[in-house]
Amino acid sequence: DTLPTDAAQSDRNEAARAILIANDRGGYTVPTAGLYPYQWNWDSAFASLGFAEFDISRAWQEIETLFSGQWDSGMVPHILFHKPDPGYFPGPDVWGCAGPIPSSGITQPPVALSFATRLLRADPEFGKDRFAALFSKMRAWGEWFLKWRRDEKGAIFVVHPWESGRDNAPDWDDAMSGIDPQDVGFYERRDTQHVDASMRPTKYDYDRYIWLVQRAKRLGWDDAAMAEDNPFRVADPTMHFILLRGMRDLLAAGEELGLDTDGLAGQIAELEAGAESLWNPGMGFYDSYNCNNGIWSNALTNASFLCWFAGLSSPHMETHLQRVLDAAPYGVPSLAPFDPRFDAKRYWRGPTWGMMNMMIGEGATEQGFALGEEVRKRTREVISKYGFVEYFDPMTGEAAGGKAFTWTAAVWLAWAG
Ligand code: 2M8
Repeated sequence: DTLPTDAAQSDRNEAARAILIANDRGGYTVPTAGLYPYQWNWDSAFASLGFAEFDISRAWQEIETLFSGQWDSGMVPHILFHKPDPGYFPGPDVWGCAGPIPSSGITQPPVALSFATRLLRADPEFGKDRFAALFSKMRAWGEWFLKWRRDEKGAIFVVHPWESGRDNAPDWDDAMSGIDPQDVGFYERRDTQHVDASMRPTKYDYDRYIWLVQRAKRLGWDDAAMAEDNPFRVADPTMHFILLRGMRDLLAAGEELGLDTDGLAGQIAELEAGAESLWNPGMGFYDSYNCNNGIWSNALTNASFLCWFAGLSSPHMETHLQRVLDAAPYGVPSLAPFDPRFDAKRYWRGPTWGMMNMMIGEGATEQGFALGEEVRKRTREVISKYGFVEYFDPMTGEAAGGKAFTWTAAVWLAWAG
């Protein structure tokens, strides 16, 4: 009875479209006005799926604009600073990068590879030239990951918590504790001026986020220099599984269109083999680990469940998903509620995120697990009740973080609603 009636459903669809349109800054979409005033990498990929439901041309433009910020190395930045905005910290000056447009110097999960393929499938005639034009750029990004973000065991790692997109997840705690940020200097946070500080990362986290940016800036954002004695290298299921899925989608679509897929199948096989090193045998689930000392996070997170999105069958993970859904009524929490580090409202240490639920739910359904549909229903319910907000308390469903949020609206249109 909490599910929408037909009239309520069409109102919600309309409201979701209105959010995408309101967050459109002309060729790219901001995640939400105020808190995040720039183009974010994976947020844009989700935005494109939302636009694809009513404006396929605008959907492609979102991804094309994202790739206009690609560096010569192949890296696609996690933020593109198209127009300066003092409402966000750290801005372009703090990053000090020199790409084709002002940007951050780290990347984000390459879900755009998969979603470009989805846009192609939505309208092959309209999409085929656009996809072909992006294809070598998408491959270059994939190859950049394999060259600069792959550890000795074949797992994809991140060099900053922001790179993973799960900013304050427990996955980074061990590596973060090895950083002494005392020389970080004075800086003023902006995020806590937009939303309640209890829902955001702590000062302890921010000092280390900024310290890592300052280190890389000192090294001129040079991949080789940054790789030397890097204090923060954490093998990350978010990055690994999303990249693996992206490469599979590139191969399938590239073959259909007769594009140059040379080497892709081998890269996919390497990523499949590398995925095994993310299996934590002690805990019996996919996990992250600190590449510098091998210490596991022992954290059952929403990223652990992206294995299915990556095309791995992983039936063991189904039991874990049932356990977390039994403990949290409103969708897949970013950390299992029975973990002592769980914090229901603090960002990536507990809350449920619609966009993660979508990748988990769709992946589970593709692998034939009934729980995939359960995840979709719960996501639909929580959005219906509490709106298109950034994330939700997984125990009560309460709205948290920013309002009128692009990816939540997009996920409603493309999957949950
Ligand atoms: C959050 O991250 C940014 C830094 O990139 C921030 O807190 O300032 C994360 O939720 C990230 O995954 C997301 O892409 C971004 C914009 O929605 O916000």
